[in-house]
Amino acid sequence: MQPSRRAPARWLAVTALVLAAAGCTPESVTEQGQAIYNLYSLFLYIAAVVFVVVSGLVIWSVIRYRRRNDELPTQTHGNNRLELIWTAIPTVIVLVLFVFTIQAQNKVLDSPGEADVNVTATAFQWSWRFTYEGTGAEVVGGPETIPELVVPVGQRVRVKLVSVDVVHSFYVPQTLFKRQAIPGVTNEFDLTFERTGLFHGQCTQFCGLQHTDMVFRVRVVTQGEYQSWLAETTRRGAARQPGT
Ligand SMILES: [Cu+2]
Repeated sequence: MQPSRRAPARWLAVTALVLAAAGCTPESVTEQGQAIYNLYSLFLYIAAVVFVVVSGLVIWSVIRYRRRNDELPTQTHGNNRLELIWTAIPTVIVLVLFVFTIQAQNKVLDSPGEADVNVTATAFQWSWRFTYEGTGAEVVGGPETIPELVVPVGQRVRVKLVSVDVVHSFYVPQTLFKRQAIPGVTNEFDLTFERTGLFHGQCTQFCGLQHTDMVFRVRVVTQGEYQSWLAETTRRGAARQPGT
């Protein structure tokens, strides 16, 4: 009898663990990532309701129909109404999640009109190069330097992601977004950062022995700071060019 009395406590502990783990999902710092965060939350809430209903029914059945004597309980062979209900409910849940997933995906992949900042992010073994289109500004990482992608807050940043050698992956955890850099393919996506700060980035595709060196940072600054950084970086870039 002891274990069954402990069952509710165990279920409660598991529920708390799941909710605590889900609470670790960072809030996104981009407008696009917010759509992903909302979708995660929706999945979590629906899963929590399903969990509570299913485990509640299991616990109720275990207690209500526990063995009391040697007599067999009434045997039921099929119930059309019940079968229809337990087929229809999951189907509706899946359809609802499908529609919300498509909507979130459309929001994340949407690139309306011209972007405010256009950057080509080039992945190579084993670092990153960020080239700012229409300016001479460029940031290159190396064995001793962690490259920083500097972007203005609240502006739409269009990233053209390419690779010069093998498959890499562009991942900034706090954007809740990841995209592969594939040789011969240009992957384009928009990021609109909603707050300033310094965010960690990392290649998440094993791409060779120094794969772990492929870290980078995204520095989100105000519009004014961005303009002065851009002017300074362009000037330094021009100074490095021969004949200028
Ligand atoms: Cu890589």
